[in-house]
Amino acid sequence: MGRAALLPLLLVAAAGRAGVSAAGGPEVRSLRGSWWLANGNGSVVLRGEVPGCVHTALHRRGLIQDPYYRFNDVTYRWISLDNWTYSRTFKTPFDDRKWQKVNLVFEGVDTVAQILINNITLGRTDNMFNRYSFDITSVIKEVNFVEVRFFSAVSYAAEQSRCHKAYSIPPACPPPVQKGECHANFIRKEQCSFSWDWGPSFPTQGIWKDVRIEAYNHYHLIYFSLTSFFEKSAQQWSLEIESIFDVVSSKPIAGLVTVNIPKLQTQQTFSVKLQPGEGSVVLLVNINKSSTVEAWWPNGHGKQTGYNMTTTFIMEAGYQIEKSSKAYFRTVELVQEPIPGSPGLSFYFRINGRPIFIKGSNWIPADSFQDRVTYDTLWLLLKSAADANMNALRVWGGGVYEQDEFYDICDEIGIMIWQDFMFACALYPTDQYYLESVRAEVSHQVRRLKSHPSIILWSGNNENEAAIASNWFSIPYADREVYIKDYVMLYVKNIREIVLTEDKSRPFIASSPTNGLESVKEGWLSQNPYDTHYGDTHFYDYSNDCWNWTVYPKTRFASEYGFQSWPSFSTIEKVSSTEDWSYTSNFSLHRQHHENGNDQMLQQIGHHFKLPQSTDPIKKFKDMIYLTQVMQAQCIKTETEFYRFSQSEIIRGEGHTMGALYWQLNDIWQAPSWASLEYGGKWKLLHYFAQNFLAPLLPVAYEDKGVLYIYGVSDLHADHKLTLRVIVHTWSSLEPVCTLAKEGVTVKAQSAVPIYKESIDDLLERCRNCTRKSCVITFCLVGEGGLQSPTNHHFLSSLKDAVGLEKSHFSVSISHAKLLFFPFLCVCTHTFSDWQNGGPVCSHIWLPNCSFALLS
Ligand code: BMA
Repeated sequence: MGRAALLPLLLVAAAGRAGVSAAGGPEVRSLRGSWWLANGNGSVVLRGEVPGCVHTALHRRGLIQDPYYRFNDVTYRWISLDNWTYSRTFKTPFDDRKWQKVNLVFEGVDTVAQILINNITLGRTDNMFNRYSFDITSVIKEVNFVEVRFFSAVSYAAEQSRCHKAYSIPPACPPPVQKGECHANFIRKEQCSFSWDWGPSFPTQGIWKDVRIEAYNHYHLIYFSLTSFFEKSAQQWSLEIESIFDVVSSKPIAGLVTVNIPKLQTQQTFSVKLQPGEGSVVLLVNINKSSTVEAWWPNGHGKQTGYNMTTTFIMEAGYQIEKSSKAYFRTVELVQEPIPGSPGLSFYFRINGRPIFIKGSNWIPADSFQDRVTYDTLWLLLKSAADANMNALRVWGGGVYEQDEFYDICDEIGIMIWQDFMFACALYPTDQYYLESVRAEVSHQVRRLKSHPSIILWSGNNENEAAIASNWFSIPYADREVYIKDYVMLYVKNIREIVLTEDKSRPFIASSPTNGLESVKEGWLSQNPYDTHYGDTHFYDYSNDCWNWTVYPKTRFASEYGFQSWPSFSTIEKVSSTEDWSYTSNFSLHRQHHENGNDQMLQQIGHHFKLPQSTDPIKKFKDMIYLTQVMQAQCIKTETEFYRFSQSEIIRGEGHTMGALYWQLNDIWQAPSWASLEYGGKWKLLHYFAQNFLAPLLPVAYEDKGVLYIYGVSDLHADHKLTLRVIVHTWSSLEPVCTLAKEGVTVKAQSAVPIYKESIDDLLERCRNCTRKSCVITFCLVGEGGLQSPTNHHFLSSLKDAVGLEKSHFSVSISHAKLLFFPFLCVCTHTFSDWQNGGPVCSHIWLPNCSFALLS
């Protein structure tokens, strides 16, 4: 029989997920469904769904248009400035006298509200990331009236900022181009709901998660979590099982807990004693050593095996709880150690003892209205990430801690998650009340999420170390200390401390970007958090030519970098009208939330492409949209390939790059942004490119001082002897001008090695009749047993200078299977000359390999 640790816990807010129970167990009455909704003066009254928010309720009742249509984000500003009340009556479905404790539980309230039942105030909420549980044992009746009186988040944030008199906490307001609300940092609410440089301002009000009544006797399971550990010396896997209970009896309750994992021939029974009040039981289960444990692996590195497990609580008083769950086994280490020949430290992840190159993107909220984000939305977006050969995403700190289903899907398909805490691009208050709210939030979220093997890292915030270090907010030098103190107080003394207590199974960093251990050494704030010799970096450069790889930082880990593009016309069309369809229309300016964003795209396109010339304004707009996508795809391809080929080398002390997460995977609405997936899930050209440039086996070319280098990049676990095919084409012919097959090329497991070198002059000479302008190079790696890389390309001149391009006359049709996912696909004809001249015949979507059909 094992031993159980029993830890009393101090919790600010009760939190948790209900257990599964047999007869005599808790009674649950859901309060989801239709509620009444009224604005401040009662002039607008309607029915609204819970979970949901005011905006979606108004829209569903036809009282407002689609909030995403044209300029409606500004038109409907009044909705967030009003104070709305949700209310409903409900019958208690049980005899309330039979229960020792009855709670009203909100999994999420957005955000500032007074909660009443039968006209008695139960309490207040002010943090949308907390779970709130109110004891209603003494006030519940047979028929009840529950009210949630919201106060405008915008007004609340302004008021909190006004009350913070000692010193200001910047930024006060977002830049005007974002058309957003002020003081988002004063409210624990999705930060980007006050607007962002890719998103609208919709500071919603509503009950955004589950709400229910829970009644129980004796004890109640609030949280249940599993984390796995591997003891190297003993070669032993173990599982830590944590159960958090609310015990209502006045005396301790003894009992037995049996954990059973049949497939691993593991069964263990523990005797436990639950103390009155809230407390946790921690059990350590050693997995039977004679069973082979299959670990959970990221996408591309193995299977995502999980084991069915049951945990049965048989307690002396009351009922039995039987909890079914999936147990996953994986370890994660963030390795920061000296690298020979390089100052600084490494920064890479070891999963199950194996170094893994992290490749993927950054995740933002999939909608301004979270109630519209369904399982299908999440599946479509996350599956698209996995289909593009990504193995990781960073859940960025300006959004929300995602719903359980998000992480379930990531567990299932092997997408590793770098999880930020929800603080971004701002400084934050640290008064006692605020800190207590954050502490409850962090405990709740870590307990809710820590069972997921997909989560490999907790990170304190987005860019707030950099914001202080680079003085984004022009803080006078003399005042700096105050802000540094606040920074350490929030992310280190509070958030980090809680995370380390709650979860010992994964690493924590205080910020992204950070210099990691070097930042710690410098008092948690590095002088330059963008140092390429330490930690991760964020890098954006919109003015230099993105085809020039020398502008990119040879960093240890690229956690953000990107370029904007416009979503396809079919996506824009849904939220605009004819007069909006030009690149310089008011609409096009309105949707662009990044200062000079539209011009920056034009400038970047101008480096290599001819701008659209069509006299038909709509055709010109479509061509323009298309070119922004071509530009973005080619830019991010170049930058990502640079990071991938920098993984095994140190050049002038820099390199050993072990991660590339481009900004950003998905969109919150239909607007220009850095995303590769449009709002609605449609793939931009970049996403098709990503599928290739993130392929597990990839040849990558770059030029240095007139010499062409090709590297073999591999995420595969074994070395391979391959053939490198280099083919030179003229733009004017389908026939290759010359081909070269280099056999016996060794591409080493999980590395990037040089496999080919030739001066461009020699190459052009070898392939007679070629000039930089008339020819293009393609190359691929081929091995035995069907092993093959995608075909990659290297341009020898800008496409605007290319000579010999002709309009092609091929067409592609799409099968029904694909139509299921991409309902807007159309038959598309497309040529390289379209690139040059600003647009294909059909610009709806880029088809995989469409462009290279001409070449292969
Ligand atoms: C980074 C992100 C986001 C932003 C993006 C593009 O700084 O963390 O805040 O949207 O750049 O500007």
